[in-house]
Amino acid sequence: MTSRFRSSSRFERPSRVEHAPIVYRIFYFVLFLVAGGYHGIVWAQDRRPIPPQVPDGPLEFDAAENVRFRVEVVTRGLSHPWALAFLPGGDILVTERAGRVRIIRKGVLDPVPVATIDVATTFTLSGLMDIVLHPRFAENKLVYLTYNKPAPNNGRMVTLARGRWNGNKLVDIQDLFVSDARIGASRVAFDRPGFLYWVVGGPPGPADAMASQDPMQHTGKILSLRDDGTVPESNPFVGRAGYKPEVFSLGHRNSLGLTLNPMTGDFWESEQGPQGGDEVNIILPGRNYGWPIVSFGRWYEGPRVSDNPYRDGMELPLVYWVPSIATSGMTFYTGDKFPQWKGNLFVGGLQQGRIPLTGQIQRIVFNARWEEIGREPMLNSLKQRIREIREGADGFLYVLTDEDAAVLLRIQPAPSHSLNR
Ligand SMILES: [Ca+2]
Repeated sequence: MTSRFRSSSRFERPSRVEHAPIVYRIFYFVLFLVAGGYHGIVWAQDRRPIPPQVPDGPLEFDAAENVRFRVEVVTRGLSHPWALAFLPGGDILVTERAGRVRIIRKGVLDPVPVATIDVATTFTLSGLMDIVLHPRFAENKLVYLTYNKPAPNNGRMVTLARGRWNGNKLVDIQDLFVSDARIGASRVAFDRPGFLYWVVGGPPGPADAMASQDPMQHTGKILSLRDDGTVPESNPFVGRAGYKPEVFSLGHRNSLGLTLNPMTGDFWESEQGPQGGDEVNIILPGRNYGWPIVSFGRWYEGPRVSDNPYRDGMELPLVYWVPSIATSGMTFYTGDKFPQWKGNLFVGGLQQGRIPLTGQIQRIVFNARWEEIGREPMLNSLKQRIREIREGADGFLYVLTDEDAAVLLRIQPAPSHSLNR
């Protein structure tokens, strides 16, 4: 299978440079001091530095293309939020990793969760993750969640669940599909015809990574289901021996972003490599996205994941990062508040190059053939891990940080914003 992008892609393999590890260690230590130095680093119990508090603001920033934008804190008081969903009318549902679904009504966070789910949270890639409304939510009030379900022997089974919004609480929450993946990040989204796409992440280390290539395991796959959790006949591997019928694409690591490209109808996925090789991929049926056989990344200890980042029959990423920015949620911008940003992809990042306090958003610009022609980092100076970014119906961008004391931010044009400045 050949990628429709391969013919226009020419990647040069970087030459392998012999290096002295001690020099790199000193370099990263100095970088680390510089990154944390201004505010001083306060360490949380899990040895993750506590970032400076996001100021009340509003803060204003000058960006490229004559954009001046304002960042406001919508609410504080969240703990490791993972995803958000806008209810009709503008209230916002937010998941927190520890298993709580929260609601922000008219800009005010309700102290009482609207649902609590029993989740396994023994690892940072565990807990309650995504939340998505059914495409016909107005009629059926259905809400989809992904989480790690506790299982024997420290199992954290990646699970798809569904509940019903009764106007006040999320009720009747039931598992729709419990995967066989014992660990991993998970997103869910719907396409235009109403089929559901469900990302099941894989083990982050080399030991079990080949599970992502095994079509009989859910680990490291994107699955496609009907809205009731059953398998559609149109799936690419239905009826093929040796393949689970729910598999839509394979060869993924951990996908923390999944969004429909509203201009093409394709699914775009952001995927974390290890300390290099984060990717954005366009997800097509039956394709193999290569992990861990091909990657531009390096393992955390330094060696390359693969000597050759191409192989026939495996997709090259559309966008990739070396070093990693620890890609998280992402969205296309379609609103009218920032005309210069229309059609751009916004990707969240938790940290860059394994250095604490380097979280950010990246705005990625494409040409008419969906080839990258620009990339702009944003919000670096806040020093927050960015977990999620979504566009509201109001045309503003909403951003969740991933911290013990996390915030929901809103990005809107600064009052002095003008196209003709
Ligand atoms: Ca890949």
